[in-house]
Amino acid sequence: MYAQMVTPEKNGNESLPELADFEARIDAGDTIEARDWMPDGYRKTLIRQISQHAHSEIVGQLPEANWITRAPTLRRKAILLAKVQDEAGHGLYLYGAAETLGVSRQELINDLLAGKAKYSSIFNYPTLNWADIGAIGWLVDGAAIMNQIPLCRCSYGPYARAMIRICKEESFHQRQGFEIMTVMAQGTSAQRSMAQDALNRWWWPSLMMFGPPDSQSPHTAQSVRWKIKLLTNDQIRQRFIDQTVPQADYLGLTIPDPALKWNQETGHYDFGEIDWTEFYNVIKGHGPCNNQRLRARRQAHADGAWVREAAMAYAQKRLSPSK
Ligand code: FAQ
Repeated sequence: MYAQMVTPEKNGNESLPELADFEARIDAGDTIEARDWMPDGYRKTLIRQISQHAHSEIVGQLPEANWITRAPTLRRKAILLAKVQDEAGHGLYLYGAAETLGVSRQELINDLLAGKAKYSSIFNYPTLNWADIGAIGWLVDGAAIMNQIPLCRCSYGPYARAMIRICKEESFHQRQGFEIMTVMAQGTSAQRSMAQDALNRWWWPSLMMFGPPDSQSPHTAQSVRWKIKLLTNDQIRQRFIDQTVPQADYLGLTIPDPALKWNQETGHYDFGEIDWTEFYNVIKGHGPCNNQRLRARRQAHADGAWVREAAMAYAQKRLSPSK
């Protein structure tokens, strides 16, 4: 089997007798909890993935927040506000899940603000008009759910449990985006063109969200072995394409990929070459909005200093009420 071809990474405690027991628990589908013994490599991989995921939720607020003040109606504004607020909540559950592994939230946030930590490539693209808000909900939240539903069954309990609630909320997010796209696709010809233009710009970056092809993904094999990932990057990408193409057809929009074609034999859509040079440029910090996103996070962190100080002073006062 695919998983058995993997040689476990050696990161420190992997030669201890506990390893065999741990591997047996993973194979049996047990859930690993924070206080259970785990190999250092497993802990390290979880901290990496969960913290990158948390940062993505936090930075992911920025492209949509750009449109809260310009939403076309009060109803749209209320929905968008609720969605962006949900993303902040997702970030917080995920930082909480990462903290169970022995890192502090402060360390993780410092790494993000220092530009050392990764977050999803997709949030380095600009939101140029209202149709982009529809496209983000439909495609970006759609891609996020496709990736996250399997994670509800991942081997690490605190991450799996966080994912269950997050997926429920992401499902609402995907629906609101699809509804915006439906209204625009059935609207005036100018609105239809805006919807098509947004699909043209968000399609390929959405496919990149699933990560590099399996053949170039350094972490997938081990993560699948440990059930930190239940499916590979290519498997989830294919699922997303197969489910999204009929939705585009329903909207009467055209996916910007001339090579996209139903393959009767495989039962999947074939699709064109993804521009991996663009992907690697974006994750190295050279996407259209990387600098802007980090600047915004640093500013927000500095502006929030007084809130953190007040919360710490209040907590201190509660611990020693006589002073
Ligand atoms: N962007 O070996 P792999 C959302 C990095 S949440 C940036 O394949 P892995 C909600 C990867 O980290 C979206 N970097 O890595 C929302 C690694 O770098 P490292 C986030 C990427 O971890 C919606 C290197 O490339 N979701 O959207 C990307 O096994 C709307 C090699 O890659 C999650 O984080 C990328 N796209 O697989 C919010 C889900 N892809 O650490 C607001 C959980 C790869 O060696 C609005 N994460 N890299 O320096 C995962 O499932 C996995 O971490 C993958 C990557 C699949 C993302």
